Amino acid sequence: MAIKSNTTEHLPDAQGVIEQVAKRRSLLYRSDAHRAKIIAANVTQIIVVVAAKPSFNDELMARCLVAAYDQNLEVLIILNKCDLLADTATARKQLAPFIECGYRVLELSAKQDVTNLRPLLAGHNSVLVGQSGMGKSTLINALLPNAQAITREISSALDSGKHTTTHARLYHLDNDSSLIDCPGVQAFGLHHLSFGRIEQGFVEFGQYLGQCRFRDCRHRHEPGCALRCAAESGKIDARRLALFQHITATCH
Ligand SMILES: Nc1nc2c(ncn2[C@@H]2O[C@H](COP(=O)(O)OP(=O)(O)OP(=O)(O)O)[C@@H](O)[C@H]2O)c(=O)[nH]1
Ligand SMILES: [Mg+2]
Ligand SMILES: [Zn+2]
Repeated sequence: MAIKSNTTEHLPDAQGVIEQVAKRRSLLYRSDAHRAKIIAANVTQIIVVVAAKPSFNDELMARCLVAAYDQNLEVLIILNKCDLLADTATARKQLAPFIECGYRVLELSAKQDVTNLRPLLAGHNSVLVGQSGMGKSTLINALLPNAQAITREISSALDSGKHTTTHARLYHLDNDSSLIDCPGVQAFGLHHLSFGRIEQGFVEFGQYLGQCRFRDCRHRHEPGCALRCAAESGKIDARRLALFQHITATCH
């Protein structure tokens, strides 16, 4: 297809012309040992959507956050379905280590009120990422009543969503902000990132890096590991270190 630089051009229905190719500022992707899967290009903010039901996987969330760090994206975590009061209390505990190391968490109920979310979207190209059934498309519909994104009830038996959204879709919120709804993710491979890059993506580890006894410390069983020592004395969260160990064991 030809790429044109002039502005408007009238074409028969259902045809389009690429008028301009924007410079790529970020590329959010996940990868396994065999291939990379692009999630979104040119986004400025990643919004990780979690909820109490279905239950969410904190390792998947940690992986998304590392990928976001690598691409220098703003991060917002949404704890959706806060109308489910009892279950939300449990989800909040699971999120505590992430709040402690500085991530912004917004609690809301997409079915009731998304007012507090709107200002956090202004000026951003945001992408909604999360497991199936967390309510990403419901959020889109709450923000844009004409969007008519398809949503589907979760499977309580499987404790999972039904993979309702099958393609990423971009919605314009206004002139300078947009939001991408994505299919639910089950895995978030980080094979494209080095051990060192993953270390940096655990933002609260920063002050301890380079302080282990061994320069090539993997922060597992090595004596004199500054990270393990920090976790044992409660300076960093033990769950976050466990997630790091698991992620680096399976990626590298
Ligand atoms: N109780 C409650 N249910 C919600 C809320 N938001 C979404 N849901 C329900 O959760 C189910 C899944 O919502 P979807 O928006 O389809 O989830 P999704 O994240 O887009 O799922 P995929 O497209 O499969 O990735 C639907 O039955 C929604 O009605 C909420 O705030 N409270
Ligand atoms: Mg959806
Ligand atoms: Zn170490």
